[in-house]
Order: sequence, then C-alpha cells, then structure tokens
Amino acid sequence: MSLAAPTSSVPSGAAFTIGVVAACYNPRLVDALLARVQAGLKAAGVKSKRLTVVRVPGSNELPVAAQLLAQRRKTDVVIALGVLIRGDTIHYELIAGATTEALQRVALKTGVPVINGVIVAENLAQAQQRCGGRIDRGAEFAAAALVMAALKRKLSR
Ligand code: DLZ
Repeated sequence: MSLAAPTSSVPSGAAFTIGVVAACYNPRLVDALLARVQAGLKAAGVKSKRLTVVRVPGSNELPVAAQLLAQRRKTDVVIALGVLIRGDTIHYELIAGATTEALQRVALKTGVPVINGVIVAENLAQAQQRCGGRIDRGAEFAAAALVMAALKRKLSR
C-alpha cells in the first residue's frame, strides 16, 4: 500500500446515510481503524443516526454484509474494514484478492460505492501503523466514502 494519500477536500457528510461493516478478526487493529473512520465521518458532519455499523467474523464475510447494507434503500456508501497480515495468515493472498474483487462486484452490482478498507500488511508493525498509528488510513477511508457518496448523488440526479 502506498503512503501517498489523495489530498482532495472532503464534502460535508451531513446528508449521507452510511453503512460500515468491520471484521472481528484482529480485533484490536480493526477496532482502532473503525474508531478512526468514525472520527473522520463525525468530523465531516455525518449524523450518528445515519451511520450503521455491523460486525462480521472475518474479511471473507465483508462482501455479503456490504451487499446487504448497500441494498438498504437509503444507503449512500458502504465502508468495509478488515486487517490481513501476511505473516499471520497463510491464505492471506487468497482472502485479500477474493475480498477485494467481491467488494468491487458489490459496488458495481448495486451502484452503491463500497470503500475497500481492508488493510493488507506485511507484518504486525505495518498493520499497527495503518490502523491506529501515524498513517491514518481510517481518515482516508472516511474521506473516500464521502467523496464517492457526493459523486453518486451528483450523477444520479
Ligand atoms: C481464517 C482467517 C485467517 C487465518 N486470517 C484472517 C485475517 O488475518 N483477517 C481476517 O479478517 N480474517 C481472517 N480469517 C477469517 C476469514 O476471513 C473468514 O472469517 C473465515 O475463513 C470464515 O469464512
């Protein structure tokens, strides 16, 4: 994963309904990532009553939950969060590839943007840096979600 995050401005989130699905695997890391996503959304004005957070066992289960959230009538965007660490997970590449592809399929099938917030790290230190450390991927995922929600509204009119 690159360190070069986009720098575009973040639209207000006040009008958006957002679904977040987070894996329970690597719970401390995912919880830290989720907290940062929630902080980013809140800072942009997303109302707590318009934010639904659900948990699934592992990253493999993210796509189906993302689809269920996307199919809810008012959902503007879905964010899927998980952590995969190469050293810890033998079939890391399989899960990472399958999850990425399936999340993209959900987005294209439903027309609701799905932000791929699965951290794919080489080791624990790298994962910690990206979930609760100096690289704020959570804020990036929140910003990407708001940009895509705004784009969907604009182009769906
Ligand atoms: C089984 C498994 C393993 C070994 N590692 C991870 C992981 O690092 N991150 C993650 O999110 N999930 C992992 N899982 C669980 C799978 O994603 C899935 O929950 C199970 O295979 C059941 O379908």
